[in-house]
Order: sequence, then C-alpha cells, then structure tokens
Amino acid sequence: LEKAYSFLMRVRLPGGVVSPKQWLHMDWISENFANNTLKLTTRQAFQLHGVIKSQLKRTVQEMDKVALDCIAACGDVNRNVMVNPNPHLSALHADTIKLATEISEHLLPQGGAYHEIFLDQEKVISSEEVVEPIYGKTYLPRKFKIAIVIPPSNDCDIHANDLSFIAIVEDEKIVGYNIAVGGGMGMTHGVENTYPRLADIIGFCTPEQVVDVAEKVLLVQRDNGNRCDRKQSRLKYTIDSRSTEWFVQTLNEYLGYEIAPVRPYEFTTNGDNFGWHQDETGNWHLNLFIEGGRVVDSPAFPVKTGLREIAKVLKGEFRLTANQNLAISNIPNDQKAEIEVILEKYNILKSHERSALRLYSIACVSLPTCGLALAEAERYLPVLVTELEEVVEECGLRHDAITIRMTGCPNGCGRPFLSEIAFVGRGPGRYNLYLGGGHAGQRLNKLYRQDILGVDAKEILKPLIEDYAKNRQDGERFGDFVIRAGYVEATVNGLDFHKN
Ligand code: SRM
Ligand code: SF4
Repeated sequence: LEKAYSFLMRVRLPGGVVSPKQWLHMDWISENFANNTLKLTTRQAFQLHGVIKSQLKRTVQEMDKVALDCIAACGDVNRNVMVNPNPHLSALHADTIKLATEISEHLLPQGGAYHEIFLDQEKVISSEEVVEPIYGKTYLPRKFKIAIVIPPSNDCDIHANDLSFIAIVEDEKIVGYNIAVGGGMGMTHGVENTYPRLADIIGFCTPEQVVDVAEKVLLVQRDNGNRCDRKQSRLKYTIDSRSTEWFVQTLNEYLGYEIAPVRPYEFTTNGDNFGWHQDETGNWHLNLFIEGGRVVDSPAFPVKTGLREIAKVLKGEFRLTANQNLAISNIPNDQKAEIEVILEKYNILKSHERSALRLYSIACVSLPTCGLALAEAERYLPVLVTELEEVVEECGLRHDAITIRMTGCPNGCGRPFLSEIAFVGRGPGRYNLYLGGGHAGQRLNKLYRQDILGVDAKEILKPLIEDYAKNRQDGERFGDFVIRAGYVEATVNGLDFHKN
C-alpha cells in the first residue's frame, strides 16, 4: 500500500487577477481536493495544501477548465509576475496587468511535459528534443522573480525581486519604467555570505522595451549566475560578485542599446490600502484583510463562504495582493449595494476593523506544511500580534501602521527583512528579532536580538514601542525611530546586513 503523500500546489496568476468563475472553481477544488482552504501567497498566487497524490492529475485538470495552471509557479524559471492591485487607478492597472501577462507568457518554459503528464495531451516532441528558446538546456541557475509597481505603492516589494519595473506616470499615462535589479530575501543563519539585498535602480526604459529588458536581464543572469553553489546563485550575488556597473554594461550589450537614466519616483508604503475606493470610471474596489492569506471559514468570520456568495454575483473581479490580502475589484456602482449586503451577512467588513499593526502583518506558511520551517509563523504571528496589540492600544498607537512580519526560517517567504519588526525562525519557539526596516520597504532591517523565545517578544518590544509613542518626531515611522534612538544601526545594503 502506497503512503498517502500530500502535496502543495501553486497556481500561476500574473498580477493576481482572478475572475469570479475562476474563484468559484478554485474554492470548489479546495473543498474537494485539498484541505478546504485557499492560501493567498506573498506573490499574488493561490496555493492549495493537502492535495493527495492520487488526486494531483484531476486537480490540474479541474484548474485547466478555468484556464488556470501551475506552470512556472516553482522551479529555476521566471515565477509569478507581480503587479500592485491599485484599486483607484483603473486605466494604469490595466496597462500593468497587460504587461505582466506579456512578460509571464514570454518567459514561460515551452516544454510540453505538463500538458502531456497532467492533461493527457499528445506527446508532440520528446523532452530531450525540446529547445527552450530562452532558458536553453539548463534553465536558470536559480528561481527568478519580477514585479511591476506604480508608485507611491511598493506593495510588491521591489527590493525582494530579481527584477522590477517602477512605473513613471506623467499626465496620467505611464511613460516608462525605472528598472530595478538584484533584490532578494533568502539567507542562511550563520552563513554571512548569504544575505538579503536591496535592488539597484539602474535605469529607465519605455513601455515598448519592457519585455525585451525582462528577457535580457534574465539572459545575463542565465549566462553569468553561479551554477556551482545554489546558495550563491540568485541574481543578487551575480551582481555583488561583479559590480552593478558591470551588470548595466552587460545588459546594454545584450540589449543592443543603452537603457536611459533613472527618473524620480517616491514610495510611501509597502502595505495595502484597505477599505472602499472608487476609481476614475466610477467602479468600486474593496481591499480586505485576510490574515496570513488563509481564506478559511471560522464561526465568527465565515469569509470563505461569504466570498463564494460574492463570486456568484460579482460583475467585477478579484485581485490577490502581494501582502496576502484580497481586493474585490471593478464592482459597478449599481452593484455596490448588493455586495454590501453579502459583506454584512458574512461579517466580512470586520476583517479590516483591526489594529494597523495587524493589518500590516505578514506571516509565511511555515508549519505544518513547509518542510523547511524551523519555527511557527502563520499559526503564531496572530497570537503574538494580539499580545502586542495590548501595548499598542495602551500607547495610543492603534491606528499607526507598523510593518511586522514573521517567517519560520530565513528563506524569507514573508519578506521579513523589509519590515520594521521581523521575527525569523531559528528553532521551535525561537526567533531572531530584526528592527529598522523602512516603512515603504526601502531599507533592510538589522538584527536586534538573537534567538529569543517568541513568548518573550512582547516584553522585549514593549519599552521600544512606549519610547516610540512618547518620543517620535512628527510623522516618524517606527523603523526610522529605532535607528535614530540607537536601538539598531541602519542597514545600508545587503553587504552590511550582518554588520552591527
Ligand atoms: Fe518561498 C521555498 C512558500 C514567497 C523565498 N517557499 C518555499 C517553499 C516552497 C518551501 C520548499 O522549498 O520546500 C515554501 C512552501 C511552504 C508551504 O508549505 O506552502 C514557500 N514562498 C512561499 C509562499 C507560499 C509564502 C506565503 O506564505 O505566501 C510564497 C509563495 C509565492 C508564490 O506564489 O510564488 C513564497 N519565497 C517567497 C518570497 C517572497 C516573494 O517572492 O516576494 C521569497 C523571498 C524573495 C526571494 O525569493 O528572495 C521566498 N522560498 C524562498 C526561498 C529562498 C530563496 C533564496 O534565494 O534563498 C525558498 C527556499 C529555496 O528556494 O530553496 C523558498
Ligand atoms: Fe517555509 Fe521558510 Fe518559506 Fe516560511 S520562510 S514558508 S518556513 S521556506
């Protein structure tokens, strides 16, 4: 008798956009083939957990019925392309989604194995004969991640991506994109030549050049990335082992033209903009907080059922956010009242009536499904936030957004090194505590306490939060305050992340 192996499945969704029909089918699949939860990931994708091996093929086939697939959701290829949901900017969002889909399709591996194995399509060519026009025979040295953002929102965290495009908007039109390369999070405890790294903003390109630039950045990494040591194989290390100047020069050679100088831009947050927003066409968008990205019913908060009822009537679409949250988007003005009745019935609006600390929290999946986890994250961060909320309330900071992230290990799936407060798992119940990330995800944080017990976190953070409440300057963010007050030194770039 074979063991009952169970799998996680990740679904590719460029920009996180999902039609109501797709939502309903994924909801049905999660109930019938997985653990009856839908996980919204930090890269705007769906994950299913607990899919039994014998049901894998059927699950893929069911996804295919609504034009969803798992291709390139994992592996040493380009991953899900992110786009910020921007509920208030309808026309610009449409441009960036189109671009994300073009990049995603252009960089999709061409091999037919997925279709042959899971969808019973005829084998046209043997896998040895497949010529990957972009990836070649040996694919990339490592995974590759791309995001597109429209400032001032940095919710896709450009500094955690190998390549990002930052939209430059003039007269309400996107005139081009700044190009950011070499961001990333993953590191290994105790191995100092592994580190999170901020991306370098290297230049500007026109909208027409974006797909070409994406391809050529990926090719420079394909041809120059470290293929001997997987811990040194992301683009961030390729750049640091040569130099940013080398990278730009090589990219220009691959392109056959020079990228233009960087244009000014500003980010103000990497969180989500919760609540209702009306766009320039009159349509409505509602950004909902989904704790840990886990769409699951609880007695007080039957969000999965409620979203199913909304999907049955919704004339707009759903957009998964890079912070594991959900926007119900493009609701026509004359449908808003109908949606509000369902929201009320299932208590869904309660989701964003939480402390700003909770609304700005992210936890990776971690235990029980992640095989790399050293400590709890998704199941523990909500408990810790409840403890910290007592402090925050006492200090009058209930509405002050402080980014707080927890991951079960230093791979950084919840992008912890870009938050103002971060807990990174070291062992059962134990974490490294990092402080001082930029509120807009523009600065890495720094190790404040090593190997603390999660149960001690409240007492360790309490005096700092009290100090912040009393002594912060006008508009000063917690991440900036802990540096000015001397709790930690600012991290300038990846190479000084481990220096105290
Ligand atoms: Fe991740 C591996 C979950 C976003 C860095 N990640 C994993 C695996 C597949 C564990 C494994 O290899 O066995 C995790 C599955 C856990 C589970 O049980 O579901 C996992 N990663 C996730 C998700 C689901 C976290 C979440 O709670 O949302 C995110 C899925 C994204 C998606 O839809 O594609 C997820 N992972 C990220 C991010 C954030 C991002 O991309 O914006 C990062 C940091 C950014 C980066 O890549 O630098 C990230 N995951 C990693 C790494 C470390 C990579 C590195 O360069 O060192 C690993 C381990 C590896 O690749 O060897 C990893
Ligand atoms: Fe697993 Fe570590 Fe990623 Fe969390 S950060 S999901 S524990 S690999």
